[in-house]
Amino acid sequence: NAKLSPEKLLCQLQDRVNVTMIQRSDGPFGTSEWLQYLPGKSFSEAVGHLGHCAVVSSAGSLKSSRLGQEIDSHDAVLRFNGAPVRGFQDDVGQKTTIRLVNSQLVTVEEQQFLKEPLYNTGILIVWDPAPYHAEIHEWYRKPDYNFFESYKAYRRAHPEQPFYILNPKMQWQLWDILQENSLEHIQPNPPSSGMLGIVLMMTLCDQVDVYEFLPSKRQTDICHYYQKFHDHACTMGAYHPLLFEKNLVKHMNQGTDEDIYTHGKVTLPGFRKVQC
Ligand code: NCC
Repeated sequence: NAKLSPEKLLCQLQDRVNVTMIQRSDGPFGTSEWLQYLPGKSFSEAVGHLGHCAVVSSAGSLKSSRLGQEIDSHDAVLRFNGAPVRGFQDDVGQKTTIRLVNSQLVTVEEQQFLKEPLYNTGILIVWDPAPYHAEIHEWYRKPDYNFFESYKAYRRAHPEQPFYILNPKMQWQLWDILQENSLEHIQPNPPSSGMLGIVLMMTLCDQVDVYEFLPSKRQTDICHYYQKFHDHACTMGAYHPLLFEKNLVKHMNQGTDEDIYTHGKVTLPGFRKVQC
């Protein structure tokens, strides 16, 4: 089901999904303590203007894809959570410009997060599932995972690395658009890191190539390209409304179905390039 044309959908996303990072002016983050921890540079200063960008999902279907060179040819590359590059360069490339991690990883896997060199490259962004359209204060009191102390510990250890907290408002602005464009009721859980990252890159880049979010001919029930673990829900979704996310992305694809089949590749315009 696609209620809106791809063009209108892009305009809705551009208009209504406000991608910002937590700043001093955001209520509870205005304290002198938080002033020491939030990055001094604004997020837009830290990333600058990006041309061609790649978003690399963590799907098992990246294994043996040999997409590494193509991915690295982009000006910027976004990766997720603990997805490694070392040992997997041929399939996923080696460039990491931004890494988007969830608050569960930062909290539950804190020891690894603090010591694993994988996280020391590029700009880090953490996001946390907030209550539906909650105010920043309400979310701050009741985050899904209380990652704030781990965030501070990481910042103390790596003060030079840009590390931002995604403003949680965008996840529900995006969820509302997913729901409006689906015939079924969607589970009231925020979009996956993958979907959040795609929209993030559409705000930063002129063009976004997304790899193995829509599965190629290599589709598999192996969850991640870097693990042996099998779970069909990784690709189809359980907690996150992944299937609805994938339908929406398919609807906006400006590339060919052939590119999806062979490369798992979808091409989306950056919001700057969209005429509304
Ligand atoms: O698995 P995860 O996601 O880190 O994957 C990142 C994004 O890639 C897309 N993906 C992944 C696997 C697959 N077979 N198909 C895909 O399309 C998805 O868009 C996904 O978002 C997350 O979204 O943050 C998630 O994180 C993991 C886990 O917390 C982290 O890897 C850290 O260990 C979640 N898994 C569990 O909680 C067990 C996962 O549900 C969502």
